[in-house]
Amino acid sequence: HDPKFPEGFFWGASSAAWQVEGATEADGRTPAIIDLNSKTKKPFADNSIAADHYHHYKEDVALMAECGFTSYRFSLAWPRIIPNSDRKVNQAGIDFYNNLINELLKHNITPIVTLYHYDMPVWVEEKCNGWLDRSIVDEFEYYAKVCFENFGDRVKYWLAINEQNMQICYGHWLGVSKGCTDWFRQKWVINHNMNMCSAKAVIACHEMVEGGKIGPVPGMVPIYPETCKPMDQIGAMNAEEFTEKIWNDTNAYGKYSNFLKNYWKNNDIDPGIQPGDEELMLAAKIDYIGVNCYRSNTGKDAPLDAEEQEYLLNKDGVKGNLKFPVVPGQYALTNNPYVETNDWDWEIDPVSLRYTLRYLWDHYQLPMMIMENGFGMHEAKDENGEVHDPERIEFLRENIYQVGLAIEDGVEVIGYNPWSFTDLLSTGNGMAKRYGLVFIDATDEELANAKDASELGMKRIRKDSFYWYSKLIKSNGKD
Ligand code: BGP
Repeated sequence: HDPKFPEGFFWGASSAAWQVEGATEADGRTPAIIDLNSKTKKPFADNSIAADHYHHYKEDVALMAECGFTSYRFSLAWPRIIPNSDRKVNQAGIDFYNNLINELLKHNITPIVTLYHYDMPVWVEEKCNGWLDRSIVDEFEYYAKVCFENFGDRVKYWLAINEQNMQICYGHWLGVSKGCTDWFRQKWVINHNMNMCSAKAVIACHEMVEGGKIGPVPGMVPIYPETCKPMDQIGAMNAEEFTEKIWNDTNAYGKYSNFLKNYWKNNDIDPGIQPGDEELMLAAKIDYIGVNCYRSNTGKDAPLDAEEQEYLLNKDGVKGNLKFPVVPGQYALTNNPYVETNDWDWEIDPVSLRYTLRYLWDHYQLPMMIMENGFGMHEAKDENGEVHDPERIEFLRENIYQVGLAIEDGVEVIGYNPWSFTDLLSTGNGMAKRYGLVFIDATDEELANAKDASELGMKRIRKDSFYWYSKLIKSNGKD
């Protein structure tokens, strides 16, 4: 059957500045930490051109309108807006986002804006020792206020920090661990600093943006127990606590759970909570939850004497190269024989999206909007210059169906923004792992070797999924 989506349900797509904009040196933008990663560290791809959305935003928004979008979720690049430690606001950066927002509104597309999606300015990293020094809170609050002041008259849906849980769990890979000598303990200081940044942003949003709504964007990977062995259930619960629940509880309740406080005590961890912080967290009431969900994981018991294994993501798209983590005394992740996987060993499990929505609703009763969901794959044009992506259509169809079922279950879901509109750089795989409804005609190699985007043309080609999604939107979710 065809589940019904509510009137006014948002249909759109999602992106992040450093992955889509390019133009990293244009109009006064200074380097972000992630740019440096992209130049020096494999497997990051060069992001100086990316999808060149900075120069193609009008064309991109016109394509969104053609597709029938009613929403678009994107992020602001902090180093475009405040490029230097003198905190002077860069008018050219403000102009770019004003133009983008106005272009979206002209086409009746509601902008949904993330304040922070991994592109900390290098000057902030140097000044605040990454996220480690408490002074980051002041810098972030200032930045957030500049954004609310400049865009809050037109942007009503805001998101604070993208996938804070993933940044704390696996962020040393993204460069979040800068300044840390003891990641195991200091990541909780970073986490608390991020929470203070979010709390300040939530409060400022409510003060400065009339009708403004703001929330977190957890990266949700629900954990199924591998078996019905009682200890596998505990293993799965532990995995869920340590990768997701700790953050969801903090965001929704405005305080740290007993589970987390106990963990800190048992492990001699001081997260750096200062007087007044807990009151501030409690006062920062989120309005909704942005949900990123691509897949599920499966958890099991890991006894204390199990051999520890770091989570090694598959960064080359050759099946079988991922290594699941083992955390002795807590949990291990493992294969799920009941689901297929993609080339990066990500579980293809649309039911996990319904599970996630049900789970979050049952725990927190907050409206939700899907901010990321999608299918990454190796793609190229065929001999006719077309791009056929039946796997993506299948993935989106099944996932949207599961969202519909969750709505029928009684969950309040207000929109669906899959990752991504045009192809853009995957976090660790550049253009080798594409997600778009629209193809960007450039490979990683071409992007790395070109002097600038004009050399490449950066042609946009509608994939089959674009036409399919467009039809679905126009019938409000009917396939
Ligand atoms: C999310 C991030 C995005 C995006 C996506 C896909 O965790 O918020 O920035 O990259 O994952 O991941 P990947 O690019 O590694 O396939």
